Amino acid sequence: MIIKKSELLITAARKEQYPETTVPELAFAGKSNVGKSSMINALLNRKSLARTSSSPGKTQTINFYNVNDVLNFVDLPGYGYAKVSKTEKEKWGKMIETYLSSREQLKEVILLVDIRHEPNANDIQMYEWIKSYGYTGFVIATKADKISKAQRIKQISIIKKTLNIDDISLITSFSSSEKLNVEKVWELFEGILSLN
Ligand SMILES: Nc1nc2c(ncn2[C@@H]2O[C@H](COP(=O)(O)OP(=O)(O)OP(=O)(O)O)[C@@H](O)[C@H]2O)c(=O)[nH]1
Ligand SMILES: [Mg+2]
Repeated sequence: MIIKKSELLITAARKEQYPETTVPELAFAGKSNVGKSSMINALLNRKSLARTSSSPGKTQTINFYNVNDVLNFVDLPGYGYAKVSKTEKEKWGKMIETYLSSREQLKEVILLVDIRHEPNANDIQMYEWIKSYGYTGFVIATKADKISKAQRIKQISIIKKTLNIDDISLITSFSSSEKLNVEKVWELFEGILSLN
């Protein structure tokens, strides 16, 4: 996709704040710090459209980014952030659940996991949740630049096994800093959008 325009539409905590557009949406879920906001920047070729941070818990709201007026990227707040209280965790759960269960133009929820680590209980739960809502279950394994090519193959196989994925084509490795597989991910997204 040739990016002609990308902008932050709104940061939303409640349903009433979601943008009133009908363009298809792709949402990105995953642990805090996994690289969701960074991936949005890399795909849109923007340095800091989506705010990122080296400490987890940066994105706390549901952030909608418009792409070429034909698609929205939706950056979801990350989970598994240790310093968060029980009340905040519940708030997070409600916020995500409301979005996932009510947003009609949501085409896919894509799970991001760190390629270096075996998915944990939260990742597995999120993945189950995504599939239970009827989404395909695409996974992007981030920060691939941090390990060797041989290690990537090994880690992808661990991720596949832990998340109980049959089809290897559902998993794509990615690096925001090295711009690895930017084209491949765009092809994946274009495929999703033309199918729906
Ligand atoms: N080396 C490397 N670092 C990355 C990559 N992607 C993200 N990071 C770094 O990881 C940290 C977290 O990135 P974010 O994009 O803010 O992560 P997030 O998933 O949006 O985190 P929350 O907003 O807390 O949910 C930042 O310091 C990024 O620079 C990558 O592909 N490679
Ligand atoms: Mg973020």
